[in-house]
Amino acid sequence: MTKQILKQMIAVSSVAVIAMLVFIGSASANMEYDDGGVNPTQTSEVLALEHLEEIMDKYHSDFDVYTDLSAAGNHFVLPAKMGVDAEINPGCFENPHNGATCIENKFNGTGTSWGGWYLMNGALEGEETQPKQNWGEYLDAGFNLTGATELVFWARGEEGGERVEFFAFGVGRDPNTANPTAPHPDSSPKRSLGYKTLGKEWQQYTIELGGADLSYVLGGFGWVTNARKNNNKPITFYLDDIKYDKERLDEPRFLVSYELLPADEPVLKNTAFTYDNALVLLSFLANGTEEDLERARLIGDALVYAIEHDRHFTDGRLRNAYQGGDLKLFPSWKPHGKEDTVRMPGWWDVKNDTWYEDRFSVSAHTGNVAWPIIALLSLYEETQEDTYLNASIRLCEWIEDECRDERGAGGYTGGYEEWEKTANNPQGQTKVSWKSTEHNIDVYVAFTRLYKLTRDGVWIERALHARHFVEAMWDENEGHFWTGTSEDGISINKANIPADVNPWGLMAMDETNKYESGIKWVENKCYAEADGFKGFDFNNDTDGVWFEGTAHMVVAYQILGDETKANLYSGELRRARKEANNTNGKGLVAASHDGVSTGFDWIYDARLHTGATAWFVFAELGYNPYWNVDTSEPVPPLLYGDLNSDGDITPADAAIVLQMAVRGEYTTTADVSRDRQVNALDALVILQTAGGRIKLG
Ligand SMILES: [Ca+2]
Ligand SMILES: [Ca+2]
Ligand SMILES: [Ca+2]
Ligand SMILES: [Ca+2]
Repeated sequence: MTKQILKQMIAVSSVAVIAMLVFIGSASANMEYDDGGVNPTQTSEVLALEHLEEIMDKYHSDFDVYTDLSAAGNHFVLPAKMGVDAEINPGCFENPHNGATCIENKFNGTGTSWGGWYLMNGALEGEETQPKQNWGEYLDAGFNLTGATELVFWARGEEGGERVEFFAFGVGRDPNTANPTAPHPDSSPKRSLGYKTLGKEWQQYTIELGGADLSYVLGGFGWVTNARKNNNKPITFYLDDIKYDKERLDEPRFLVSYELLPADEPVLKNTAFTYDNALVLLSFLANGTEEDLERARLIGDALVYAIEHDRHFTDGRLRNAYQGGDLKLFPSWKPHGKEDTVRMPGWWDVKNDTWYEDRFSVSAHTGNVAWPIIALLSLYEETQEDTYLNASIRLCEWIEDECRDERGAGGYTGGYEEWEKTANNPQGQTKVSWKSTEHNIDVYVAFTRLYKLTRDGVWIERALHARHFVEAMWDENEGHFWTGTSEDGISINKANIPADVNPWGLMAMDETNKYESGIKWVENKCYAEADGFKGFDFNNDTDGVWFEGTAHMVVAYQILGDETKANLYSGELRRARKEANNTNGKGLVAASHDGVSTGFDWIYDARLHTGATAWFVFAELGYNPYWNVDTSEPVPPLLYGDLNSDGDITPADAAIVLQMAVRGEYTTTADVSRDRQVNALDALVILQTAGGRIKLG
């Protein structure tokens, strides 16, 4: 079915749901959502995609110097002191112009004292984890800001009347003559606004850049003042939203996963989870306009770049997360001697003057390598560009080489954890020995799709190796998947039963009839009503609605053809899009309230989440992200006709099909003639295939 026809169908079913809500007199259906940015006549998936576009463009519509502490768009992040008696705090929470923080600045000199700060790019070498000052000594250390016409910033004084000079550039040049004093100075001499007298309220200032050579910028912004100008009085003033008007919307990039609230710990401030970005790529593909395809490519290109430009690894592994904003690390920041490496997420701790990185983010989990494969193969299907296929092969080979496991039911282990090897961390990343059902579901689909696209038979055996593990994690009596094994690779981890492995298994595996009971299990054990919403929790303590998981269930219901339930929960998600805690009326928040438990060592909060929003788009469009097909289509098998899953078509398969025909059973795998019946004709086709006369897809 083409995408266009599908959209028409969805449009019809949306109308039906809205009518139903009005009929039952739901207060919410009649409520006005008061948000200037939301057009209430737009359909949900259009608004959800608009939200993803805004997140995607947030740090590329301008070239930011500073918006918030640790914001993904910040540049010139190293404050360098000039003179004396000047202090700076880039993480001040007091009345920022925008967002969570602003920069607090103090000068308390007297007599002939002067001081100030440059916000500079700096340089980073070897095993350093933080930049050092560069006053023009380092080669290739400047940003090219050619094309920018102005530098805009906001400032306010604590009392009003504070006098401060604001400027940019001039690092490595004599302030009076503008002549170079260092081998690699700023391309432009200092460009100053002169002394300004600040008011108590936020005010916008602009430094015009016309005529300046912006090809090599070291000092992106600065201020200086002296005691005389301030009558020997100590001053405090604030800065926020410092930006160059340089648009960079054609650059490959990742989207930050969560929109934090001002009071949140900034740990995830700039974190772009790899899984979420694979989903966003797929949501653009699912919608499928020309602009969507361009956006999908930019995320795909970012993934391809990350494979080849890790700051440490050269084996093609992807990390669990990268940073939003710029894809590449700044000029002359060379961790382990490598240039232009992909940026890792983290946060700046003002009190300790230290950059921290999260253990999960720097790790490389198998599922977070497999989802990008699924996304890149879908992108390859739409563009036929070899880059995306080759990148997928590299990632598949990494999983096969690094994670293949022969213990127990086989399958693939969970990947690698922790930070890379440095002098302070001699152990480096270590291989984990547990196995995850979800990871193996993802790997099964990734390998199967690679086989179908390359016809390279080695991937059949590898796909089956993952599938056998997944099948072993199915509990026939209780009718659900277990989460995986403990570290011995054999004993099933029964300490926690997550919901999502069940809809994922249904979307990925072609035995839809068998895995339907996993959906029933989630209905019985994970159904939750909370904060005015009906939906599903991540696990079975039902302490809140997890909207991403509720969207998984909608996609599963669509595959099962259960329109009533699909529509019921789609309606809840649409309402959540409009009314849930901390929504913006467009995207979907992760959970109905803060702290919804998972049974693992993380929780979900009511924060706008790109991953949840992408799943919402899948649900709205009727899209199975595992296979890049509509949910109305059957889940494809690895090999049509391979009934005993041994990776080969033989007379034994034909015999199974004949038995099924007698019993009136149906599976997609058996229906090789694809006429929605299993009968002797299918057995005959399989026999002919086994005899080498025809080839099955
Ligand atoms: Ca701010
Ligand atoms: Ca829970
Ligand atoms: Ca077979
Ligand atoms: Ca048939």
